[in-house]
Amino acid sequence: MEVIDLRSDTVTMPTEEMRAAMARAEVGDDVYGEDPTVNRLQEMAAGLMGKEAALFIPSGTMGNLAAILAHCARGDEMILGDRSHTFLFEAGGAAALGGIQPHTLPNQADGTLDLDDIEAAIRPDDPHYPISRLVSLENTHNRCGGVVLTVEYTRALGKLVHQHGLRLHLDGARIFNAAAALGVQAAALAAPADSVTFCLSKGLCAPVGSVLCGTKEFIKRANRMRKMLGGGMRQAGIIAAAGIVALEKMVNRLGEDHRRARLLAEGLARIPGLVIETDPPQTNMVFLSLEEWVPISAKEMLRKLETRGIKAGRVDARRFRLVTHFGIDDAAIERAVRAFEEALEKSMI
Ligand code: TLP
Repeated sequence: MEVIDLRSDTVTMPTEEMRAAMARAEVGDDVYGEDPTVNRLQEMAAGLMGKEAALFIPSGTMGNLAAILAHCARGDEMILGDRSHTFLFEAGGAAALGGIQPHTLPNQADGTLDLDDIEAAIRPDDPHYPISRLVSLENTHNRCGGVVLTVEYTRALGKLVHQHGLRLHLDGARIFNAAAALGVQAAALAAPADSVTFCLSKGLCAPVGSVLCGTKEFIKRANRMRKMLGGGMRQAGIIAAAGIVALEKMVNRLGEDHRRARLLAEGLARIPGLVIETDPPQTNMVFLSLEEWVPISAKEMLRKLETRGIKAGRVDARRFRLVTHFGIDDAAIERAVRAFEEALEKSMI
């Protein structure tokens, strides 16, 4: 039985074209700045984000951390959402390794941070307080349902942040999904931010890698942070080559994943006992929960789905996340809906 893996778009496999590009990639020592393929990927990435420079980084987590370390000093404060990936799922790196204090604000249901909340959170110049240095935003916002933050909102936030002398970092792990959903250029979403990270190894199918973009001067500092974190890679052109194919070939197809997420949500919404949370889904994520009267837990449900060849993500005791990607076609969506239906029917008997 073919397994349908809806746990994340990180499970995507490199395409044949990527493998071929990797095999013939021209390489050099990237710590010396001499890998032509990495340099080409970095130039492409900077161009797409509308920034001066870029740095190839092993993961989104390291990209965000290198950015935070390049923006902040020990004891500084970073304002971010309480449902942001950086706060929830990056192992507390900024606090543990950078001595940077996270100041969380409630993420609104639409993934934004309330501008009044931000203004109130920025500390006055007083020795009692840490220095407010950075605001970090996420687009698309994963835990808020894969929702999209608009260019208008990002501009208003950038204006506020800069008026107060702070900097804005954008965790744009899925910025191309946001751009596709809004019908805008990714650079328009990145423009208000001083730095932006995006991932090649999620919906874009590259095996490894993220890119951090910003000014030349910022990227120089971030490069030192990447080295400090052990992320300086040598003949990294082998993996950067797949990243180039990802940018050339995979960005324009993300709308298909969004269409399938809507298809999946529509199918699941017809099943009694399931509630779709962000309906219709805005990008490639479907969050759903079990109604109170459903007699099984999310864990048991996952086991039942697994016996039917479906892998889904569990958010908590009653909730799931399903993510569409290049490995998921229309038939897979139908099979997933049927598996949920059967698993629920069986648990009612
Ligand atoms: N997200 C993963 C898990 O860690 C939850 C996923 O399956 O969605 N920013 C955002 C918004 C992310 O969603 C992720 C990964 C990252 C950063 C970190 O990227 P990696 O996994 O490359 O370190």
